[in-house]
Amino acid sequence: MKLNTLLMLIACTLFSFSANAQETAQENLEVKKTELKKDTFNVYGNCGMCERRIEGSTKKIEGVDMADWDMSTWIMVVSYDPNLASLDDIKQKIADAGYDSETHRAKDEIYNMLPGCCKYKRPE
Ligand SMILES: [Cu+2]
Repeated sequence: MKLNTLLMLIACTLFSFSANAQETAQENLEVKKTELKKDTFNVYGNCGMCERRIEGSTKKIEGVDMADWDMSTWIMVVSYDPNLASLDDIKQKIADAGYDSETHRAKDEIYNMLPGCCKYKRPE
């Protein structure tokens, strides 16, 4: 009887240990997720080549986790670590690649170098 009780106690202790470890892992995952900031904004463009350039321009920025641009809606979704990158950095890099957003306009000479099919209608 006494041995049974002891075994039970050990089993319980082990179980609560592993439950704790799991909780800690879960918490770490949540912290990691909340560290990333997600933003949505419009980027003007035309086609799949534009998509590669727009998304590609953000991939070089440290701290950018995900960038997805939709050519039919012009909606850009980015998630990034706000300690490493800012929305301003991201929009500036996209403008440097030749693409306008509401707040950051590409330089005319960069826009003019885009292939014909990529010369999207620029916002006023
Ligand atoms: Cu294009």
